[in-house]
Amino acid sequence: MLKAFAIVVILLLAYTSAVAYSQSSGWLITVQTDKPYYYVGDKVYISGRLTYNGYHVASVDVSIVVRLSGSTGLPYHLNTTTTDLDGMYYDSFPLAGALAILGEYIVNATAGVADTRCTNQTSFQLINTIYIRADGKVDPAEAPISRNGEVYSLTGNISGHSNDGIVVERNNIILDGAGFTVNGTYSPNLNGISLTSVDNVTVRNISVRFFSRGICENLCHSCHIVETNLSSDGYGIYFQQSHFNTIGGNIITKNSYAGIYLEGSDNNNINDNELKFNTILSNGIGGIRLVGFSNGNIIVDNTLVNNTHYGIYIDGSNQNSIFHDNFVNHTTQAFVDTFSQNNVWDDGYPSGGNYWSNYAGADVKSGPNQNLTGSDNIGDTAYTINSKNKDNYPLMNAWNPTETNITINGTQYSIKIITNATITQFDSTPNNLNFTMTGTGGTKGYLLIIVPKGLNSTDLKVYIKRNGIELTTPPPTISDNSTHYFIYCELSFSTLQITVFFVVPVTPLGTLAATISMISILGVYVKLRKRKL
Ligand SMILES: [Ca+2]
Repeated sequence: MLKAFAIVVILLLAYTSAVAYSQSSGWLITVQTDKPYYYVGDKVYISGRLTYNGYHVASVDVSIVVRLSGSTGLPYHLNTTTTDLDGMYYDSFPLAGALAILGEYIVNATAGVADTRCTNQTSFQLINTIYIRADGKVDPAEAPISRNGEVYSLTGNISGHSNDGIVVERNNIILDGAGFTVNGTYSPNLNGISLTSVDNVTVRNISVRFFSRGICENLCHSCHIVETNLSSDGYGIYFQQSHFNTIGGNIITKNSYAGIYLEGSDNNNINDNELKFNTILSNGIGGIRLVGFSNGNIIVDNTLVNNTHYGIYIDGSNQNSIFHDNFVNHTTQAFVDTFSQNNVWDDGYPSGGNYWSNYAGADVKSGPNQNLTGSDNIGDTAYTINSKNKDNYPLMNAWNPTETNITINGTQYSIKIITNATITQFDSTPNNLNFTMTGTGGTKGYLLIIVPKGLNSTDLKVYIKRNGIELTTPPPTISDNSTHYFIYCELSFSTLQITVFFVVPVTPLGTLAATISMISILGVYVKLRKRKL
């Protein structure tokens, strides 16, 4: 077959020997690259096809010349390849080394010899940092980012950088990674995503790896870093002099230095940032580090596990609130230097403080002073960090709330449920909250429901039922602070079917009796009514 094609080619060459291989003469060569843009370190794949009057032409040499646009010197890449039985030819080469200059490259593909030839060309961009410019343009335009209004979405992974990955210079935008990854090369002092002097930028759903700093903010306000995956960077998140930002729902693992690093400097504090629902695992040195006037930050609902030295490290920073976090398996769970003042480690009673995996205290007492009979899932003695830093209400069990939102009259209220049981059959409406919970028979179960005060009336009441029969013991306790109600009870899981109801008495339960037949089940029904004005 090959021989037959070669004969055809020879015949064709003979036939056209008197004329140049031009597209108008019936000869056509196509050329393309696999992408319109590349990063330093990427490999370029070239392909194309040689045809004569629509027929594929085999076994013809094709010369590939790749040259930086405008350059008259030596080509960046030079090669000769041969068409296959389908008339296709292929070539590839890496974009690396000192000659890999950023810019546009022209690819010329030429078949034939001397003055009898046909040729065609294409181009690609060698890019590095991608900018979202202040005027809204993506620079370079070939970068894998699509724009829809003020939402910029990645359309592919970004890799092979020797500079910052993405630099955001525009306010009020959303950078959505769409699940794609920004990959660095461990070069020093580079940022995966860099935000400088911008406000109200959301970065979400993006992975960043192998940079000095995964996401870096400097002089930014009201930005949101949410649901990112930051792994194998020097720092996962690195903020300097940036205020009123949210860092929420991120997974931050195996970074060399710290998962989240906040730093003010000189007289420029870093204030009022909110860190919540982040999972911070196995980072070197520490999970969270606050340095140099990082003041007034709220750090709640985070889980920090197995960070090499410190769970959280506070250095020269004041008035931070750290509660409802889990600190698990750190050489030093929390460190606060002597210059730091007024950092708070709990939310009072009964809201509680943090879960510390090395807390050794007992829980047989309850109450704000932990001197009343009965346990309450709060350690009876404080967890001491140092003489000026104590968690007065350490949690006996890991903080793992199930959160649901209820909207009434346009206002959204968040209800948190904390339990060692498994919650199933969860349902909520503007008027009620219904779920079941399952625990292991014979073990002690606890249930804490935190309800914002604005949601319900003052006649919030709780009913507990087992097998449809109301329980009177143990009665749940309902306490409050200025913002929330706290409904707490402890129950022994058993092989009995148990249903727990919470109702507002003016709203009948109706036919909502549970028909649960599983072993060791607690069913919970919450009925809430907004206060009449
Ligand atoms: Ca207690």
